[in-house]
Amino acid sequence: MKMKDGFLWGGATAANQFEGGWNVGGKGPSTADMMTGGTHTIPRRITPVLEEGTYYPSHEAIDFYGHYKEDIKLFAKMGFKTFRMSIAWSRIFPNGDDLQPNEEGLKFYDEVFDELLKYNIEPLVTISHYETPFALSQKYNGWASRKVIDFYVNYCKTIFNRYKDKVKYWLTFNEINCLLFPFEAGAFLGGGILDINEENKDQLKFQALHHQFVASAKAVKIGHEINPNFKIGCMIAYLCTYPHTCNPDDILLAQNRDQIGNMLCSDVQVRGYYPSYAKRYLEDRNIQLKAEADDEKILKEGTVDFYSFSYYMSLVAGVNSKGTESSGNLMGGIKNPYIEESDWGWAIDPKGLRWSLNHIYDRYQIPLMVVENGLGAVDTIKDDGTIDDNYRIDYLRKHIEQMEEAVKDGVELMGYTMWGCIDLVSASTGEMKKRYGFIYVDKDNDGNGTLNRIPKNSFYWYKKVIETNGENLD
Ligand code: BGP
Repeated sequence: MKMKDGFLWGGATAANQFEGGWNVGGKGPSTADMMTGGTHTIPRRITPVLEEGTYYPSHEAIDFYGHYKEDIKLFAKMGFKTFRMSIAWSRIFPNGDDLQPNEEGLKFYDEVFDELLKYNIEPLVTISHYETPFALSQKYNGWASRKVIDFYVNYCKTIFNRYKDKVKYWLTFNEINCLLFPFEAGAFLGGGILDINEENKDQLKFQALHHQFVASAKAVKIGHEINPNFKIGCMIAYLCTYPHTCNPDDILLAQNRDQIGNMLCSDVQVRGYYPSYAKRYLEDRNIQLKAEADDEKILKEGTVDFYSFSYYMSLVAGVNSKGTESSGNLMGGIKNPYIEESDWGWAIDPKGLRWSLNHIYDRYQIPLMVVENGLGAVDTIKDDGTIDDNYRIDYLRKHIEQMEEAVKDGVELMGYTMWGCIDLVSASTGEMKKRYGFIYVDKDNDGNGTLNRIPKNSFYWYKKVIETNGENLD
């Protein structure tokens, strides 16, 4: 089957994982710049002061900063219709609360957008992707403070005004629900929260999330005032969650995980108010949100134009697990015996994507976009210099097939941007070894390598997929 005309095929990245240039051109340090590397089993560390002799993967990353013309040319060769990237907030406001933006930073993104538009590639911009100016963490404890809303809104106004004729598609926060995830670095990655402990963590995370909801809604409203043609979306890490058995307790647990983990954030961002189940969840945990009088009105007036999400895996929820534990480096939990896992223990479940698309569309009836999906794997260069990543092609083909099934089911889908279209630093582990790209980048986990770019087999495969608008997946 073919997708409808104008379907946005492309790839996705994030500044802190691929841009590099962390302290040049007037850029200030971001939270991501304070995170060390890790592995599948060793978590990344947050070091509030940079340690001498420690390797920080975001500092150079794959140096898109110095290679953007070359990289965009390769994306154009594949026929990208869109390219998802993020703006590094601390490149525009080095401390987050500066009064004036950094012109050199603004100019850099002007050049990147111009380069994309030269090839008719539509930029899709994430405003905040897992990084906050580090000074905001130090001074205000990041999003735990309400003050950060104003700094974010000021940042949005600046970039909306500057790029209003170059960028149409925006996402306010990457995987906004990640703040609620149980893994350790979640509050820092998602909310720049530095000072947090076991006792106050739920309160702080929900408070920070509330501030992000308000900030997102304000941004949507202001964005539409600046350019009524803007399309501004939410972005959710969608973790399709199955009950372990037909035990009604498992069913209820899976439903609750879906509500709190997946749907709560988009319910607020799409519908404009907190869902009823959230009130009970907060009350049961004695979490008291501090809100201001017109927050309700702000949320109502700033609902998003479309729903975007990342899809990598499905999970299993069960009250009495007798199942094997999954070795997933992020979410873990009960292993699903019906599906395989990636080398990092992420359950590979293409049909879960079809299920998720239907489930989400049933609920909101607004256009959806898959803005991340892909396989983190170890790639090797063969003696003849080529890279045979047929396992990646297989993964993507199966997911695209299911996405097409969902479109046949009636889901309104705007586009698909494969995650990490060029190899980049892994968010969860800080590794280069966990590669996603159509384009190989010569760099290893310790930061060694020439940074040379080499198209993999999947590069040519994806080119054909785009050329035929999703018809030829062979
Ligand atoms: C998502 C993030 C991305 C990205 C991706 C893959 O959660 O939005 O930033 O990195 O996951 O995860 P990882 O890099 O940990 O393999």
